[in-house]
Formats: sequence, C-alpha cells, structure tokens
Amino acid sequence: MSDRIEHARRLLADVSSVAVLTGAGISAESGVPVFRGPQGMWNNMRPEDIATPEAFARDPAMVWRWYRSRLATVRKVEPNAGHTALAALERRVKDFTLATQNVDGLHLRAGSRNVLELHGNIGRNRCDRCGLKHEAVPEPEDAPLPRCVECGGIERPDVVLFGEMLPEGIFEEAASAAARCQAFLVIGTSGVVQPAAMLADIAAGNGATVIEVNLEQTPLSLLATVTLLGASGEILPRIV
Ligand code: BV8
Ligand code: ZN
Repeated sequence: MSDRIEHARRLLADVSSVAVLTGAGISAESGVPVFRGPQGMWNNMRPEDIATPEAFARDPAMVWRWYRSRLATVRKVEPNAGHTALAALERRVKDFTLATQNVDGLHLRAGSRNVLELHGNIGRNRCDRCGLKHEAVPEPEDAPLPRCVECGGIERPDVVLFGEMLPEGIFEEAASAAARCQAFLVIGTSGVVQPAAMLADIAAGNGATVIEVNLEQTPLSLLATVTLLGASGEILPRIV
C-alpha cells in the first residue's frame, strides 16, 4: 500500500487544478452510516420507498422520521481526518472544486470552501409549496410535520430525492471542474448514483489522473489511475 500511497502523492504533487467527488464513505469514520454495503442503512429499506417524491407525497411522516433520525446523527458527529485533509489540499491548490453526494454538511464544517452539494443538505428545510428554505431544527421523529411560516405548506428536507433534478447549475459547475482538472479524487462512493458518478467519467475522458480511495473496488475503479483500498480517514492525510 505504501508504494501506492507514494504513487498517489507524486500524482498530486505539482497539480494546480483538482476536482473531488465524495460519497457517504468519507463520513463513515465520523459515525454517519453509509447507504450500501455490509453496514449500509439501505439494506433494510429500499431507496425507492423512502428517498422519492412519491414516498414523500404518500407518507411525509415516514420520510420525516427517517430524515429526522439522520439529522440527529449528523448533529452529534464531527468531521474526520479525511474531511480535514481535503480542506488542507484545497488551501494548497489554485483551482479546487469539491463535489459531494453527502447531505451531512461535514465538508463545510471541516473548512472546505468550494463545496458543491450535489444532493442538497439535510441541515436545511425547504417548503414543498413555495420553496422557502431555512435551517432545520432538531425535532423528535414523530413531531408534527413542519409547516412553512410563509404559506403554511408542508416542508421537506432540502435534499435531492431519487427522480428529482439536482439543484440548478450545480452539476454543470461540477462537470466543468471535472473536465478541466488535472487530478480527480473519487472518495468513499459506490459509484452507482447518477449523474454524480458520471463526473469521474468526464474527468477520465479529459485525461485527468483519477485517484480512488475506497474500502472496496467499485465501477469507478476501472477509470482510476490508482485505487487505494482502505479507510479515507487514514489514507487521505497520507496522500495530501
Ligand atoms: C436524476 C438523497 C432524473 C439525499 C440521494 C435506473 C433506475 C432508476 C433510476 C435510475 C436509474 N439509473 C439512473 C437513475 C436515476 C437515479 C439513480 O442514479 N439511481 C441509481 C440508484 C441507479 N438518480 C436520480 O434519480 C438523480 N436524479 O437522475 O434525475 C432526471 C433526469 C433528467 C430530467 C429529470 C429528472 C438523483 C440522485 C440523488 C438521489 N438522492 N440521496 C439523502 O438522503 O442522502 S442518493 C444517495 O446515494 C445519497 O445521496 C448518497 O450519497 C448517494 C450515493 O451513495 P454513496 O455516497 O456512494 O454511498 P454508498 O453507501 O452507496 O457507498 C459508500 C461507499 O463508501 C462504499 O463503496 C463503501 O465501500 C465506501 N466506504 C465505506 N466506509 C469507507 C468507505 N470508503 C472509504 N473509507 C471509509 N471509511
Ligand atoms: Zn411555503
């Protein structure tokens, strides 16, 4: 592993443009459960049943129970060494973009600046009727549905559910960063969710060096110049 770490360090040494895609795996060591895989939280429920607008329309209380429990977890945890390593890398690289699929806000809390939250942020509520957003407040899982102070509409977590478009312009900005970067880091993602995973294809297609950090091989490993198998909280500080 150490020669792979050395290889990754060399690949990162003199680049001036870096783009990063992170997934749930980078927050696992902070104590935020991942979605898929052995400890995946989606092993006992299907994303299509919970994280979809249809599920929210059918049973908003059920969706809120899930998101409220996740928000409670996110508020209790801290960024880990993987998050802080990426914030340190950003300070060293002229052109740095971090696109995350995570909705836990941990990259921002770790000090990362140019963060594109592809799937939104669980720390914000959004009115399903008028779109008004505000900071989410922790509530018991079975509290009444949150209502918008402006129009009385039901509020939802400000996240992108399956079948929904990503926030306006966010993916385009991430795609142009992936297209111009010299090095693309893909960290802690199973690479199954689109269009996020496509960012790795865009980077590789434009000749970028792709460095993957994950516990396991993923469909994106085929694109990687080097795949470092292990925990991102241990590996990232060593390559940054
Ligand atoms: C869109 C909500 C439509 C917020 C999420 C076929 C059938 C049906 C649908 C589709 C299809 N093909 C494509 C689609 C569309 C769908 C999709 O991609 N489905 C997949 C599942 C097949 N995509 C969408 O619907 C997107 N919208 O396409 O719009 C459209 C298009 C045009 C016009 C109109 C409409 C919206 C996608 C966003 C969905 N919302 N979440 C929330 O609650 O979080 S996605 C959800 O999965 C999370 O955001 C999560 O981040 C994301 C991806 O998961 P990962 O981050 O990769 O996490 P995972 O657990 O899977 O993997 C963790 C990895 O880390 C593992 O590999 C593990 O080994 C590793 N790991 C663990 N610990 C560590 C580690 N690595 C390193 N260190 C560790 N310590
Ligand atoms: Zn409203």
